[in-house]
Amino acid sequence: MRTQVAIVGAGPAGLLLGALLHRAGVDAVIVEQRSPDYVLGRIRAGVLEQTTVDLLDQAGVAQRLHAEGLLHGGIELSFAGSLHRIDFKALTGKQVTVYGQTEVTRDLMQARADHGLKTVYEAEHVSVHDFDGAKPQVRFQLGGRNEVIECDFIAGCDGFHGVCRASVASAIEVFERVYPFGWLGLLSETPPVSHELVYSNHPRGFSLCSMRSPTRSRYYLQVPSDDKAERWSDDAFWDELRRRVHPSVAESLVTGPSLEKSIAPLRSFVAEPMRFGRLFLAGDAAHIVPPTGAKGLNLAASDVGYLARALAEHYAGSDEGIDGYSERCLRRIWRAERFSWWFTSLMHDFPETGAFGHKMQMAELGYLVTSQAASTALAENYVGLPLEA
Ligand code: RFL
Ligand code: PHB
Repeated sequence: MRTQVAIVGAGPAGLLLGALLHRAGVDAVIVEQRSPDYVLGRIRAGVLEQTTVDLLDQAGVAQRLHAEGLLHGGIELSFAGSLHRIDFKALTGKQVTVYGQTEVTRDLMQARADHGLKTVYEAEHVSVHDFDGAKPQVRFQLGGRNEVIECDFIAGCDGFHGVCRASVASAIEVFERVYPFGWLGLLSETPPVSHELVYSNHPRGFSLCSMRSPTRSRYYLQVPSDDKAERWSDDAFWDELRRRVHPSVAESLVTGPSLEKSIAPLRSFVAEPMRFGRLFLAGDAAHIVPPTGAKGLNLAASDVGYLARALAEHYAGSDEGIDGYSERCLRRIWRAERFSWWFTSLMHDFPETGAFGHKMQMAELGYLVTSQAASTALAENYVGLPLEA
């Protein structure tokens, strides 16, 4: 097999890169280790920045998003027994779109199928080779047979546990912080409790009320890192959520059986650089943010936005974009890392910082909701910083 760009991983980063390259007339093949159903079964992100929506528009895959996505002009912050709205639209003129990562993935898969573009699913023993030279290769096994893709470039869009970053482990510097807690998430076919997301700082721990549609809700609870989803019955989850939200939210909460329950660990992680000869890392393969800032999927999208443009420019005769790829991505990534770390630190219970730490959080939250400057700083980061030209 021969192609211009071999993409490893069919998550949102790999699929969106494939769609943008197709639009730019660049040939790509995607190699994914899981099945399509497995990829679609992972319940993850829900909030899209306008820059991400713009990239999906550019890729020609945003029709359903525009019809079904929910525009949100703000969020609610709950702490010390009160609720405060941060009005993104008034403060920044911008909004975010609530549309599940599963749906983004489904739309991108459908567009690939409609255009007859090649995705190899259930590839085993995927490995990347010779990206230091002019003729990189991706090798894998399919149904026991050895396969090789010869290409000009490899895009490592294979997530945090992928093979691409592992293949350059000795050439990267890693910056990391692991938090002493995770998020227990629950998805249910129930109407959302509020028309906007509610982020709560509570002495029992953080909680988040989110949604996927007018009939489907997503809720999260801060839990210890060593907790297990199986230990939580649905009733125990709903009881704990009610304790951690504002009484008016608890009163309107509609509960129901869970469709999914899982725990995600919280971590900040950046690997530098993101380019190694003809291999590029993008998305979770290169960086992780704690989900509090809703930035992970959005960063994956901005990475591949830059990468698609750089590769298209290469085929048009300029290597400037390729040469600047890593630095350009990392500037945006570190700002999102900072915001996600800050919002995580502000909203979660950190037992080791004690009563003083809690007082600091309350003072900062009080300042945040009364100062237009502080609210604007939250709003402009949440809706997403602009992409570089
Ligand atoms: P993915 O989605 O992990 O996809 C990587 C793909 O690569 C495949 N793969 C391989 N393929 C071939 N060979 C190998 N050796 C391979 N190894 C792995 C995998 O099977 C997979 O299909 O990474 P990608 O594409 O970079 O996308 C990143 C996003 O998924 C992630 O950042 C977000 O989900 C993070 N995130 C959120 N981001 C937001 O922007 N807004 C949110 O509201 C938000 N909420 C969240 C989140 C992540 C969460 N969890 C579960 C970590 C909420 C949660 C709870
Ligand atoms: C979600 O709906 O899954 C979600 C929303 C906002 C976040 C994280 C996750 O900050």
